[in-house]
Amino acid sequence: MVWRQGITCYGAPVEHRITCPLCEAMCGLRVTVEDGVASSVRGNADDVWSRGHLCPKGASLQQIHHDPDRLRMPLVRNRSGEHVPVSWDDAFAEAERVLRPVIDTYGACAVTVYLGNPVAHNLGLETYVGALVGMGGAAGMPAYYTPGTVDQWPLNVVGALLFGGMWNAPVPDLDRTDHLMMLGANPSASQGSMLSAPDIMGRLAAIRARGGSVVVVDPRRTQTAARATEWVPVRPGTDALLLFAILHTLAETGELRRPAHLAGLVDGLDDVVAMAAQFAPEHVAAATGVDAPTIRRLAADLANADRPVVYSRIGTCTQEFGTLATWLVFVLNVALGSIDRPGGALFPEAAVWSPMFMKPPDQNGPGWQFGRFRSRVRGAAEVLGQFPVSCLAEEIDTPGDGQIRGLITVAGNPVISAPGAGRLNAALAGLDAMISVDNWLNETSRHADVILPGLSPLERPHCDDLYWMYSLAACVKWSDPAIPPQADRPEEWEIMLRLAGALVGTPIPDVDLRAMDDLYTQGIIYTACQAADTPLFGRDPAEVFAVLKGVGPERMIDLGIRVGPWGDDLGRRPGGLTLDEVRRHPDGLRLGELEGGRLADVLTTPSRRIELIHPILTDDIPRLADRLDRTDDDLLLTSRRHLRSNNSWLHNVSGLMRGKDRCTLLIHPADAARHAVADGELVEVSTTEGAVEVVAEVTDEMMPGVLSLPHGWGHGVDGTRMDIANAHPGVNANVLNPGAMIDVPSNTQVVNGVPCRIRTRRAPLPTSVL
Ligand SMILES: Nc1nc2c(c(=O)[nH]1)N[C@H]1C(S)=C(S)[C@@H](COP(=O)(O)OP(=O)(O)OC[C@H]3O[C@@H](n4cnc5c(=O)[nH]c(N)nc54)[C@H](O)[C@@H]3O)O[C@H]1N2
Ligand SMILES: Nc1nc2c(c(=O)[nH]1)N[C@H]1C(S)=C(S)[C@@H](COP(=O)(O)OP(=O)(O)OC[C@H]3O[C@@H](n4cnc5c(=O)[nH]c(N)nc54)[C@H](O)[C@@H]3O)O[C@H]1N2
Ligand code: SF4
Ligand SMILES: [Mo]
Repeated sequence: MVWRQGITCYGAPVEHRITCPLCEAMCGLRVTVEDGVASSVRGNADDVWSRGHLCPKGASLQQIHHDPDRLRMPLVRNRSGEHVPVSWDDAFAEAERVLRPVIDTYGACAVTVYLGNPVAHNLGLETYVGALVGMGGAAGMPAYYTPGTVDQWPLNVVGALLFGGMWNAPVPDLDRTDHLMMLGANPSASQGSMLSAPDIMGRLAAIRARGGSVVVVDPRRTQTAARATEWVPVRPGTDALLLFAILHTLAETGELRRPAHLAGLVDGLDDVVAMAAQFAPEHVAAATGVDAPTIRRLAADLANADRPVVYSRIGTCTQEFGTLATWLVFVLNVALGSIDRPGGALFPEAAVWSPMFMKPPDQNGPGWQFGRFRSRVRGAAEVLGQFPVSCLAEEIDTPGDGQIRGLITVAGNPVISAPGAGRLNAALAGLDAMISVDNWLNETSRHADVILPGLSPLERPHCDDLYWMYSLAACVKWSDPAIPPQADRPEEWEIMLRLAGALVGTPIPDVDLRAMDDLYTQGIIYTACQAADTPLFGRDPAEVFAVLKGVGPERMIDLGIRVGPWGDDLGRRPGGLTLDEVRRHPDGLRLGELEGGRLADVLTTPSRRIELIHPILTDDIPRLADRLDRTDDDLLLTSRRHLRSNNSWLHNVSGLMRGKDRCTLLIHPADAARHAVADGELVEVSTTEGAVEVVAEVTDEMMPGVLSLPHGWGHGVDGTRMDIANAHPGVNANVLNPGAMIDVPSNTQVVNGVPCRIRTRRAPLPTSVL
């Protein structure tokens, strides 16, 4: 590869400007490399996007790179069950040896793929997992799995139905709003999600500094809530009731706005308002835990603001009514006239077009089809091509036609991150073949026959595709690797192509990477040329392909930049951007600011209007109404994140692990007193799914009746190699979260608002239950 030759890094210290690939904030960093060692990481003050911001995770990139436990060679499992390093040739041969009999005997329908979160932050994977799932699918592989259904699937469903695209939704204009209502998000930890905004906490502080308000709706007084104008504790899983009651109040007080800029562009607002009739504040107060006067005031505060906007994230997705809650956030933004208006909810414009943005070819026709096929064991209907991620375990451990016997995991740790984790952990041990593309030997990859590691974040080039669709400005940035990888290391996109080749019948070692790459790239171009609402629609695929240079992800990104809004349109718009031009700007290019007035361009619904009403949404309202009558005295379990974690995989970085134990169960003093739990005491938490023992932390930052346990822990398991993480194991929250609890319309797993019990124990159990 060109970039491998272009780098000199031995000798004098060299400063590299890169974009941090660890979260959606996409900060620009300066990494100093001396004699092949990354010696410092700082924020890049010249970065056009992040202007010097960085957080402790980004600052630890050099520790991640130099982590002795990070895999630099493939591992295969030997006869005694131990993972031992082998050459790449031997690893590919072994992968072929274990996978081929499964495919030959049962077909590709006995193999599936799990794609984890870092895929979305890794150039080679984000651009080439499509080969694995696309070619695998063509060969008969059933649905693949992702943590999307423990994350933003409600947003994808709502985006698809209301705005026309599953990755199409407006973001709050943080820099101009005067009233932000935020539900189920904690950017003080996450740094923003489905909302890319560097230094997001600074931006929230700025709202208050200019006289505006930030209202945080969350069962926990997070650091975001503590620094807000107002914290509104809400009973987990009831945001949809609260939002309906706010809509009800706005209608009742005549505060629905019908601004001219939305005229003729919205369908169904009056219908939703009619549906809100049954959710008066007085009716939802008991269930939500928010009293009626407060609900009425929250509505009035929104109505009285000049530029109000409502934003929600994972706490309002991964809950019992995640789809309705997410839907109502956009309904309210419409009702407040905030959509597509400065200071409100605006549609970003991504500079790099991604194939992700087009409708999948099997969704051709107007609108979106759901439930096109069902899962074998549970009979779950697909939603946007996916089943709840907890289905994976039962598809593996339930015998019969179509049983999954081979699994490929790519940058995922579902043994920690998927609800029903205990069952999945057991199921993986029973697979005939498992291959993990992963950089550590951890709770999931320990089950693999072969582990194929990717490069570290400092060794690979980087360019984001998805997150610019959710960003406060249009930028484009390209990072070359700061440290050259060893010459024999394949890149992850090449690994993807080999595994894709295996599924379509070519032995893994024999895959012709160049031919596969061309085939895959041509396939994407062909599909985009056929599909409406892509910048390639109507063009000649052969001509498009012929214009492109290079190979792999760089060719793909070059295509995306050139056909993007600022691109050279593959030569038709001289002076427009190409990857070569972007590369000349290591601090990035800032191309456009968030603006309103884009609705007519961004809506791809059949009517080209915002379609607020769909049966998949409204059919769920009776289930919500039933929630009003439920009187549960149970404690409800919720999830949380920490600034110095990244889901399950940064616990092996010593710099991020300093300080007190973070995997604790937060409990309100009144609940602690009721259950005779002392601060620091070990308690057993149990649900219908499982039980763990964890240290209680008594704190009034929780609302009464709600417990909070972080996800991403449960290390210390035999057969893993992560010394630091294993010394701080914590417990696996997903041993507690029931696989069967889902938000019905979107297939999203419920990990917030799970009924649970607690009791103290005299004799402590081991801290890890795996
Ligand atoms: N209870 C509960 N469960 C949750 C959540 C919750 O809030 N509560 N959140 C959910 C959410 S939002 C998400 S996104 C998921 C995350 O779910 P997963 O994606 O399954 O889990 P991660 O912890 O992100 O695992 C990342 C894996 O990628 C590996 N890795 C890191 N970098 C690379 C790389 O560059 N290349 C490769 N090949 N591998 C790499 C790591 O070693 C690790 O094994 O968890 C979900 N689960
Ligand atoms: N440092 C760090 N950054 C991360 C990650 C990480 O693990 N660590 N993970 C990344 C990933 S994969 C994602 S998806 C994003 C997620 O980013 P965010 O959506 O900001 O996620 P959290 O920080 O988990 O905040 C969710 C909040 O929802 C609250 N909550 C729980 N139940 C309910 C409910 O029923 N209603 C309401 N209103 N609130 C509720 C919780 O108390 C919590 O404060 O973060 C990303 N960024
Ligand atoms: S906020 Fe931290 S983890 Fe996220 S991109 Fe910036 S430095 Fe990286
Ligand atoms: Mo996530």
